[in-house]
Amino acid sequence: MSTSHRPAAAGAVDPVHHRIDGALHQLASLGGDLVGHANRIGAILWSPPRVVVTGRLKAGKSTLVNALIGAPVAETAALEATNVVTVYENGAPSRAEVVLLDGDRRPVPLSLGATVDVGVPTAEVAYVQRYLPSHALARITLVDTPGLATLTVANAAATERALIDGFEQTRSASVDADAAVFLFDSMPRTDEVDFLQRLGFTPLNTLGVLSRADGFGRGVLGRRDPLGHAAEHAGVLARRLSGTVGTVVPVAGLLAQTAHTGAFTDADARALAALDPFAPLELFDLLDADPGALPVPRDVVWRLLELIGEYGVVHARGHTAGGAHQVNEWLSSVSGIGPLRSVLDQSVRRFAVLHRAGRIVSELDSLAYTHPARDSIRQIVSALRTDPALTPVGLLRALRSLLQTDPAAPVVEELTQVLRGTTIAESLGCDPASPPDRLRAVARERLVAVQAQTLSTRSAGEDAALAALTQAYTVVARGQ
Ligand SMILES: Nc1nc2c(ncn2[C@@H]2O[C@H](COP(=O)(O)OP(=O)(O)OP(=O)(O)O)[C@@H](O)[C@H]2O)c(=O)[nH]1
Ligand SMILES: [Mg+2]
Repeated sequence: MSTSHRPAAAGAVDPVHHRIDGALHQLASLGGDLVGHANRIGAILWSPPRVVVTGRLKAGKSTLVNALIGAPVAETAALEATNVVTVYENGAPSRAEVVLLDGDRRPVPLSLGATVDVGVPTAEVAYVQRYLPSHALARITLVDTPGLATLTVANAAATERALIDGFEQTRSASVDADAAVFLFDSMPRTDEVDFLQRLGFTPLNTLGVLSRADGFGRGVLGRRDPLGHAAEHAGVLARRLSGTVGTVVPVAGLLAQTAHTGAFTDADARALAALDPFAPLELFDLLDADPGALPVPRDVVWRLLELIGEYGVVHARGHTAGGAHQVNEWLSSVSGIGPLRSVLDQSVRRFAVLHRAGRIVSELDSLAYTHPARDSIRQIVSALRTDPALTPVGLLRALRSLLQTDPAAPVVEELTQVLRGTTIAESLGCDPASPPDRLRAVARERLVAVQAQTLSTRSAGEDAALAALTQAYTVVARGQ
């Protein structure tokens, strides 16, 4: 099969990918239209995982998307709300397509400033697909969504339409998200949390972001530093929302967007330096003062506020000696974008990849169900499912269905721990220095405990979860 989707510098190939790739080669070797199917499914395997950014209206979603991409492509004006789901994917040349509810795609022109005029009523749009060349997008495809708010049912419907398979549409019009970034600037409301769960995300592939951290609490003029305060509060929210998100990272998206899109110039740095002599309170009073009293024109002060907010204007003044470059470095370092990127790149990406592998196995399953060569395809799929390399895929699939159908089942916690571990010792909750013999013994004990539980399950979801755990512990007990 074609390997054209494989990233050039993939490095060491993940065992899950390797095993699925092998199964797709077997599928293609059956010939006929199965070559095309293998290529179609292979394209899913080799394209970057898709991460959806969701949250309340004006939480700063589009700003964060721009910051992560490093280009001002998503609309963020204070009055300009995002009204369609937009998928940002690595690709050249820079272009956009609108995907209609029936799966039909049409190219749409990019107007000045790179905004997209879709040219069809938004109710007919599944999503907009925007391609642009970007290093960040080579690792992760980002999906921006319209904000959630009690009064805008249409926005929630637009996101659900684009994200949930088979929701009033054909599968070809679904964006197939593998993970979520959930933004909130205070404790999210229950309807927002419910919404996220309806989309099928688990705490393993959902990252919480405490957004607008630069304005947290009473903001820059308050007694406490808003960024430090936000970091502390992020810890509190992470504990309260542990059933929804894996962790909560505080981020000042505006500062990161400005630092990473080249919007801040040396002239801005000089204007900022000219404001250095003023105390923070005086600084904001200046905006109402007689223009003659201002060291820089008033519209320049407004521009600075728009670029870096009140927190930036007050604190970046001490970092202007090296011009725009130094200011940008400082903005980036305090914005929280670095820690956010590393969580996205590690745990979120890891579970997104597993989630995506699960989708591929489901695609193969449905092919085995409908295709005339079903017997040969079934053999390939069942060998794949029982392969030790795919154990975490089965565990994640079991966890997802359990969270949808029976979230209070006792086995949820055990599944989560086994999946979260990045080593066998972590998965089993053992001391990292445990010798292999000890790990095998613990796995055998767990197998006995799981088998005892299979006698008294409450649901089919629990049965499936125990079967997945049995497979996982058996792999360890046998030392595979
Ligand atoms: N001070 C500050 N302002 C921010 C931050 N992030 C976003 N904003 C501002 O908040 C407003 C809304 O930001 P957007 O990124 O458009 O928010 P959104 O969630 O995409 O909004 P909708 O698409 O309308 O739901 C803009 O004026 C941003 O400049 C931040 O970290 N700090
Ligand atoms: Mg937006």
